[in-house]
Amino acid sequence: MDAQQLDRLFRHTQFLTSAAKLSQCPPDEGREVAFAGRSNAGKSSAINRITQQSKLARTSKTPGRTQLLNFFSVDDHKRLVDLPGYGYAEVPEALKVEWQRHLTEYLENRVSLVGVILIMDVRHPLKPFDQMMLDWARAYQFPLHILLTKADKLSRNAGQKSLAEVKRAIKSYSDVSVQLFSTPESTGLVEAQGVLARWLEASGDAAE
Ligand SMILES: Nc1nc2c(ncn2[C@@H]2O[C@H](COP(=O)(O)OP(=O)(O)O)[C@@H](O)[C@H]2O)c(=O)[nH]1
Ligand SMILES: [Mg+2]
Repeated sequence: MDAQQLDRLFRHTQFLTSAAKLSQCPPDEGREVAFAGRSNAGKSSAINRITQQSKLARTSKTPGRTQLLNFFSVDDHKRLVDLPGYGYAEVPEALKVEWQRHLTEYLENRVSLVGVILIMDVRHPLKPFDQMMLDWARAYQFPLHILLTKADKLSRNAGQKSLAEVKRAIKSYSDVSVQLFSTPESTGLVEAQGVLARWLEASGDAAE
């Protein structure tokens, strides 16, 4: 798919619903891709850029607000999911544990989940949460694609260095890939949309 076709695929994405737990999620059919990452990493911004809709997923300068799974429909059979941010210091420990339980329940059981986009700040990659997601990807067997976002905040050299570091770290994982991304500069936009399109497009396999 070229850039125009990719834009067309995501352009009509709409907010669908929010869920606090698995039982409130929309019917588990079709295909969906979830966006995960630490609070303030840039999940909502990435969803907005990928769908070319500046206000679809709320972005916030106050980290940790999103405590729900937010579902967006790309079309009747394809969804994007903005997962609750993780790692906000002011969230009480009991809530964090509760949140982690809901997230693993979702990742482990959701049949329509075809892949996870993991958002990391290019300046601070591979924090404990990110490592946990890598381990879950291996345990629950879902493909993972990493966006090293805020690439505009680093020089080209520093960005490449961070990319190389993450590539080294994921070498032993199958089905894990990584790229640079920037919301304001649209760095890596077509590459990211391409991964999503590949995951979301029906290909006549067992998930259909
Ligand atoms: N410079 C820059 N800022 C970004 C980028 N992506 C997100 N941000 C900023 O980072 C903050 C958190 O973004 P948000 O999407 O709300 O993060 P979330 O908590 O992961 O959903 C906001 O102030 C965004 O404007 C990026 O690629 N470049
Ligand atoms: Mg958000």
